[in-house]
Amino acid sequence: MISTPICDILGIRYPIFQGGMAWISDGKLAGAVSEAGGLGIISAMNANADYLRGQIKIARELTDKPFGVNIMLMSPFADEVAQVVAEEKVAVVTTGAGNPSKYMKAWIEAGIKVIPVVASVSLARLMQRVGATAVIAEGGESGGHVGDLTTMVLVPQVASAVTIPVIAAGGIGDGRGVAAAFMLGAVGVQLGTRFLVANECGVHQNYKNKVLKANDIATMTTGKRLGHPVRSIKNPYTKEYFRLEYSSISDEELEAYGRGSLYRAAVEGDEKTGCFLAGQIAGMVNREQPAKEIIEEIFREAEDVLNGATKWVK
Ligand code: TUI
Repeated sequence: MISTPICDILGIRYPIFQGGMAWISDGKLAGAVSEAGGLGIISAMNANADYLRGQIKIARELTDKPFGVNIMLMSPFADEVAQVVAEEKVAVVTTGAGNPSKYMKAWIEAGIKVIPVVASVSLARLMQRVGATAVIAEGGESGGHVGDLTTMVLVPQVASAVTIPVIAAGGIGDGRGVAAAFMLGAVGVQLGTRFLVANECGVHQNYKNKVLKANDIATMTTGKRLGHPVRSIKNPYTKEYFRLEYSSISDEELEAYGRGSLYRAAVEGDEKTGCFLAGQIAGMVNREQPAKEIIEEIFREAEDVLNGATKWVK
């Protein structure tokens, strides 16, 4: 059975995190993943304190096991949700899309294990210095907000630069990816897109269908001009956004065009004006499954690979 230091540190059975996906990862999905032995993570996204308290309550009704909350640092409510996780004494906080240093002291004093997402070695080093329990090194194969480096080059460089555990994310969709992450120096993985089609995931069915139908080249990144590149499934919205990005419209107009597009995809399932964030592994996802089955299948595959199922080594 695969068990790594992060399993002991967090008290989880499998070293697998379910990524905190905005408008997607709610208390129901996080509760199911944690109950199945992984680390479920609620996304605090752009919502306020009341929303987050409600989702934490839902997760606690589904499981006694630890779960996490992801704080998207660009959210206008980041300060207030940062306080909620401390008050609620959530087991784990992950952060994304920024530098969480200003919250670290309060979270650590509340006994929270803080595991920031990093897209560079320098931020990983800083996070270790300010008391992070571990870091998630996320490559640009992931869905949503992406950094420049790929998982293949980011994970080993972060693993060499810090002594705290490293979780690999971006481009991992099955047991082969998990085994590869271990080879690169990670002690765990975070998967988003694969959990998006979990039965317990309440995202709009059109969103799930888009991921199920996607092939290897179905995603693209947009948003570089405003400094926040985002990976999503190509559709009329992303193609128009890409065109506008290289046109003469102002930054304000471009931002206005993007506003609400993830809500329209995840909640309304709007295929024309929605932005369907997904990682490059969308091409590997072809059926809906319960979260428990996803986790168990991935770790069976990873064990097979690690036990020498790779046909090249004699
Ligand atoms: O955060 C994510 N993925 C996300 S956030 C999101 S919501 C959003 N909507 C519109 C625009 C932007 C975001 C959708 N998907 N993943 C974690 C992640 N964090 N990936 C990359 C980073 C990252 C990048 C740069 C973390 C820190 C960083 O630099 C911090 C600094 O200031 O040094």
